[in-house]
Amino acid sequence: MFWNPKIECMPADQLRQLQYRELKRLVNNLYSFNKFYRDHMKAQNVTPLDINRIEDITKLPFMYKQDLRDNYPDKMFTVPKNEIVRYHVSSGTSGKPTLVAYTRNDLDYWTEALCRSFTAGGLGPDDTIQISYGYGLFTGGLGAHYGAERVGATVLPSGTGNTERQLEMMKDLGVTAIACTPSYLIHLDTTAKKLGYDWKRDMVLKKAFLGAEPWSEPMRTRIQNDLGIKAYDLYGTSEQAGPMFSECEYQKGVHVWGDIMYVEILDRETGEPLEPGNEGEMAVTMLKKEAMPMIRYRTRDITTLYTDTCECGRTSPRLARITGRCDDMLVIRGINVFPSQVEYTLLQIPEVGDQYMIIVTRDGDLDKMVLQVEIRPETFSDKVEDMIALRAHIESQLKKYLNIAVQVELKAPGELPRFDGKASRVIDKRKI
Ligand code: DLL
Repeated sequence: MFWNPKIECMPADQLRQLQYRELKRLVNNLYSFNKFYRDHMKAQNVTPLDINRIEDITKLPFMYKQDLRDNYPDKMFTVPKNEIVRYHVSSGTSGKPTLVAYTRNDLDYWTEALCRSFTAGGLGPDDTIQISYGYGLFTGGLGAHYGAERVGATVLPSGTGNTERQLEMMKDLGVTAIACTPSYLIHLDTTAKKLGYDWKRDMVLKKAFLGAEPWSEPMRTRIQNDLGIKAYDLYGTSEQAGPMFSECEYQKGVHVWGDIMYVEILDRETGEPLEPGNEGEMAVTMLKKEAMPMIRYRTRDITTLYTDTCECGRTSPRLARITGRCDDMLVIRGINVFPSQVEYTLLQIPEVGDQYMIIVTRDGDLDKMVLQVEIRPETFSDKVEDMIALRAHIESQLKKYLNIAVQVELKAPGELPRFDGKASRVIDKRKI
């Protein structure tokens, strides 16, 4: 098995020392050799001499996605072009794409991180894993691919799309694990049922590494029950490298390998660091990156950091599920609503299917939220009064948990769009 007990179970004070040494080396290098970082540090009145313990990281300036866009394509690179061996591109919702560059060592650390993560989730040489993340500019496919190969699993690089074929191969090749977005696994499940597959009779799938988009605990429960598998959360961003950190068999949050990434959780309003156990925006410092280092990069992802020892024995810090992004928050009539809260509430109603779409409009001066919800095939009925009662029940649950009035539109199974890659579940017409 590929794991690194020396790092993964390292006592917290030793890990802080190791992180300090890495940070000091990184800051010295950047201050000496890179104009972007030197200018930023000077503007904040900080030099490498001010960094004397890991906690001094708070003296350093933050970095934002906008920095990557402003310095597109190569002004953030800190190595000569001939040391760069790969690019990936993250397609943002607006503006220039974000280009991420990797040296050979960057690729090795990325693979090492995933190798430890997959091992924690029980992936090994006896497994056949279907990688159904997109291959290409997106980091999901190639990232998961090399991590899975390094643990010795047999990799089926199926990429996205061609769902019927994916199911056929899954059956014929005895696929035991899959890596894809949660929404794509749900789509595979729906298609499998339509084609007459039975997960228990026809498939030997045991585990899934799901990420690249938000998903909730009720969604995990459904996937695990419907498919009879274990579903692990897999997290990462292209600025960090790509998919990197996942859960162990206890599923108590994503283990972060502290020799590779230092995590801070910040108060969303003030940017001040919060103690472990508090929810806030995650900022990350990539301690090993060479081609494009990231210091205090504001991910915009909202989560909580836990530092207690996990039941698996690993001391590495863990991240709770991402509950939303700072920029995903919808303000509806002055009330803050995260799409993850909507999903959390919806998926606890057994009659509701797995697909929904949030549509926000403005009616005169008032914001209006319409929620299109697919109903499970077994509960979908022609009896109008049953459907009216169900709609009223969903609306009252949403009112209770979100504290806003939501207009629900029930949809037949299969009526809402499906996604091969990241699901897109919000249409905010106020912005169009
Ligand atoms: O989505 C990398 C990735 C690929 C992660 C495959 C996991 C699996 P980006 O395209 O740069 O990179 O998007 C990063 O996606 O800031 C989060 O908002 C969201 N995200 C990623 N993983 C999760 C997750 C990849 N497990 C952005 N839960 C991040 C919730 C996630 N959100």
